[in-house]
Amino acid sequence: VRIERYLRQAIEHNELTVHFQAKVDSNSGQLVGAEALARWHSEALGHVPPVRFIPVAEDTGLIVALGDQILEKTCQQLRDWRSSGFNIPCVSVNLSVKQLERTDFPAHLAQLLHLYQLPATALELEITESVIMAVDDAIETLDAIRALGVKLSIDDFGTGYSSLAYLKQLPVQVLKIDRAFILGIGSGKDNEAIIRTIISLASSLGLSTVAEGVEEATQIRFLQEEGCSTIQGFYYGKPLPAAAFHQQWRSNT
Ligand code: G
Ligand code: G
Ligand code: MN
Ligand code: NA
Repeated sequence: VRIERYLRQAIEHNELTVHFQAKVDSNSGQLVGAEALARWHSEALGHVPPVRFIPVAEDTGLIVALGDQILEKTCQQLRDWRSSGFNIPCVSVNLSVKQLERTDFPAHLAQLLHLYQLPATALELEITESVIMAVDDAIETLDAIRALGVKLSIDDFGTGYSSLAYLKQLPVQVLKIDRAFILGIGSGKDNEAIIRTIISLASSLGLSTVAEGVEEATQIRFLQEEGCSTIQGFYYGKPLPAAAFHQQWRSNT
């Protein structure tokens, strides 16, 4: 209840910020994109991690306003970066059930792209399988988003259960392999088998793969050999404020 009240105020006063975590090509080490992640420093509560405030936002409906703010701040930042010559190819934003339930969401997205003069290819939306399953007409809305040219990825892939037939119908381009499987590289043959299966599934459906939570060089070698195209994780960098992210990556696109 306390968090809810402060979170509502923080959203009203536009106090949330966005951090960016690099996504890197597994072969070249070049920056290929970033994930935008919501951050909240509350004067009263101090730093509140997303694992605490995102569920509260989901339960109270505040996630719609919060998600809109994060999406708009990301677009603003992308415009500023592009006009300063920092052309990061694509930044992804996480999408919640309540955002995807809005049938006017694709129109809202189109407005933002127009307002900030961004090509649709500069944005990607991350959706979990559970979000897709929870929304009636999810496929129609996803098709409309895709029709704009905005990319779609499935986050935490492997932890939910999409049947192959269902996955094939979804207009997604990217599978993000859940961190739990990456953690098991080198220790559990099962995790390695699951990663191989996801990469091969992605490849046969014409999708690319992003490995999440990569922290070690041995994990990168395994992922490279298995054909995972993109790496995200502390190995290349933690989520950073925009200025620090730009400082670290500006000479690497
Ligand atoms: O940054 P961190 O690893 O602490 O994020 C924890 C969780 O919060 C992740 O699952 C991430 O997807 C979620 N999250 C972070 N920012 C946002 C956001 O802007 N919108 C939504 N819906 N989820 C977010
Ligand atoms: O669910 P989602 O994939 O959106 O969650 C992203 C979360 O994972 C962020 O909170 C981010 O801080 C965290 N994260 C990103 N890379 C790593 C990593 O290499 N190790 C760990 N432990 N967490 C990570
Ligand atoms: Mn994510
Ligand atoms: Na994830």
